[in-house]
Amino acid sequence: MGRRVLPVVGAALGGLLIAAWSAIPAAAHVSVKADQAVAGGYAVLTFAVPHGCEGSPTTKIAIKIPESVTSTKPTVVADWQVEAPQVKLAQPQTDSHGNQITERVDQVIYTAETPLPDALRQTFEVQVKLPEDAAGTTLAFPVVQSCVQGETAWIQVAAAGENGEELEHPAPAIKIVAAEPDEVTAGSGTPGEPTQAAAAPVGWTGPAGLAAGVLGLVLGGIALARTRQRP
Ligand SMILES: [Cu+2]
Repeated sequence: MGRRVLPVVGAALGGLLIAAWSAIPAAAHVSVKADQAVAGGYAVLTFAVPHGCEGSPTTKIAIKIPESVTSTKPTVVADWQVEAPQVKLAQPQTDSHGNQITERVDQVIYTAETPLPDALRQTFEVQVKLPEDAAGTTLAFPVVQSCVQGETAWIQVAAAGENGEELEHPAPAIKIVAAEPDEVTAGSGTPGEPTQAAAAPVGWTGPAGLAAGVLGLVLGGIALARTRQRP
């Protein structure tokens, strides 16, 4: 029995691993995640740069801030310069502190004092106030990554109805959810005040978790079969 089991198990294992592998998102691109993403609320976005341009070290990243975001505050990063050029708003607006604002941050640009090697990862946090009318939409933050040699424009946005998985250089994006009725009403939230449970990080659940579980089962089965065979 033992000799017939192994090839079958091997094949099943191989199939499961492939299934599990394709379920893990392509996390190795310039990406963004939010601590929370509630329409009208504040969010801290963490942009991650996990590699250079075709292996060349990163010297600068320029994050384009969507027009609908009128409050942006970059976090300082050691050994990186930060600039936040502003543009005029079409209409003056009132911020959550009652102040009138006529400009908004158009880009956040981080420039390295020492280029970031391809083998290292860097993250950049930017606090934004999300648009009140953006619930159910996906907000893209295109990023141009400059390197010692070349640059990569992470600016591709999926067309309506497309899932975006096949995009070569997808723009980092976050899904915005509606505020729960009992949460701080849109527009009056203060920065850093939690408005909703953190967005669920992608981890070893779903198909990947399943694969791990079945893997354990199969290996257990083999071990079991072996103990039975011993005199
Ligand atoms: Cu990548």
